[in-house]
Amino acid sequence: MKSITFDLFPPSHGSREVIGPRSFILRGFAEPYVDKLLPAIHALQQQTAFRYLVTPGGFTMSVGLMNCGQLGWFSDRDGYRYTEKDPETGLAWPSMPAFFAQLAREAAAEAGFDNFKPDACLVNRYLPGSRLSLHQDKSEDDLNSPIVSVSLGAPAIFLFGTLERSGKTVRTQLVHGDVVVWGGEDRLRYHGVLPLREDHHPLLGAQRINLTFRKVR
Ligand code: MD6
Ligand code: FE
Repeated sequence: MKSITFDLFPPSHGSREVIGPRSFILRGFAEPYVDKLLPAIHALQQQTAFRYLVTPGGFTMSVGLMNCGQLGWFSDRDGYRYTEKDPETGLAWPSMPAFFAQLAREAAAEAGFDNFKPDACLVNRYLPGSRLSLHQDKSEDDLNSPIVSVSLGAPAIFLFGTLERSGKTVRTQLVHGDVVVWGGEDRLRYHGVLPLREDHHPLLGAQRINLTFRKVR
């Protein structure tokens, strides 16, 4: 177990909320990494840019997306998939900073998933109004590894459902520094994000940045 200094933070900080048999919200878990995360995200933005991809159904996503790591997630009219090269430039995706993988590994371990080695990191930017409709993360070959999702900036309402689209969903607010981990029997649970409200975060303004780590292969 990690030792947590409670007196410096609000009471919820450092708590582990159980949202499924193998699904957890680790409140504030990413806080110690924020000083390094924000400049690294900024640097990534110089190398690539937040892109607005088109779904197979022909809708442009309201969430802007960047990739880093061995594999990158991509969507167009032909479907969702992971690629080794950026289809728009033909170049390899920017590499994943070692401390990104370290954060993901530590969060996964805290949730009971040892030895998580992500090969893909999606960096998503939400602006006011951006949303992510209920979906499953199922383009990965490796469904034994968990998903690790890090929230930064403006708060958002996260929906976490069941293995069926029509199942009951729980709603929880995710704030700067929170990490959600789900895997095992929960790996294919539906999840989504409600339209982002206008808000102001001292470091990121109106934006919410979400990093999702996966092991694809
Ligand atoms: C979140 N994000 O933003 C959860 N999934 O809290 C996701 O579930 C997600 O941002 C697939 C692709 C991009 C995402
Ligand atoms: Fe997802």
